[in-house]
Amino acid sequence: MNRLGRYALASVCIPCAMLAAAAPAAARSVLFNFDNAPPFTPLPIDLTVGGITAHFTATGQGYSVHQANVLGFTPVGFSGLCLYPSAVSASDLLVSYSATLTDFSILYAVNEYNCDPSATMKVTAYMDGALVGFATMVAQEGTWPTATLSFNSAAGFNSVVVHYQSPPPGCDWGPNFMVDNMNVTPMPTPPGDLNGDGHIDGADLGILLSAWGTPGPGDLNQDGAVNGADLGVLLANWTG
Ligand SMILES: [Ca+2]
Ligand SMILES: [Ca+2]
Ligand SMILES: [Ca+2]
Repeated sequence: MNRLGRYALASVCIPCAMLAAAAPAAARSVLFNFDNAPPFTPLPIDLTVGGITAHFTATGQGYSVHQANVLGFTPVGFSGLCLYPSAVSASDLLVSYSATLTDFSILYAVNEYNCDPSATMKVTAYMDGALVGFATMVAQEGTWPTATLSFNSAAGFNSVVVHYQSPPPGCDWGPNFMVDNMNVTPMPTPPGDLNGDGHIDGADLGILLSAWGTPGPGDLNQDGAVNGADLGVLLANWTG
C-alpha cells in the first residue's frame, strides 16, 4: 500500500467504516435475443449483453444460430434469430455466465405436431458446478408449441442446463427444441466491487485509493469525489 493508502486508512477509515453501507444497486434483467449473433454459426458461442457474457455449448449435435422461421413458420414469441437444433436427436443446451444470476428464463419451442399435452422441459441451475435447483415446464398443445422455462434462486447460480426431460404421450414428436429470448437477472452486488469480480477486497481498495481526491472511479456515494466516505462504504461491504 502506498503512502496515500496508509494515510487514508489511518486517518479516515475507522470513522468512515462505521457508516452504513449503501443499499445494493437495483437488479436489472438482461435479454439475449440472439438477433445480433452470427447467423448459421454452430455452438459454442459467447454473447455479451449488458455486461454479462453467456457461453453457450451443448451436448450431442448441438445447436446453431438460425432464422426463427427456419421451419417455414415462426413459433409464437420467436423473432429474428434463435438457436435451432443441429440434429433430430436430443441435445442439452448448456449456458454459463460471467456473473452470478438470481433469475433465468428462456423461450422454447418443442418439436411436436398437435400433441396433447406437450413434452416436459427442465432447467437445472448450478453455482460453480454445485447443484442449486431445477424447474420444469410443459407447453400447451400445438405444433412446435412455445412456453417459457424459468428458474430463480436468491442464493444465486452461474450456469444452467436446458434439458428435454420427457416426451408427450403418442402423437408426432422429436426430442429436440429451439430457443429464443433468454432473460437473466444478475445478483445485485453491494457498492464497492469496483473491478466487477464479485468480491470487495484489496483489488477494489487499490482502485479507490488510486483515485483518491478525484471524481472516480471509486466515488461510491456519488458526491463527486473519492474520499473517506467512499472508503467507509467499501470497508463496510468488505468480503475479502
Ligand atoms: Ca430472436
Ligand atoms: Ca472486486
Ligand atoms: Ca464520494
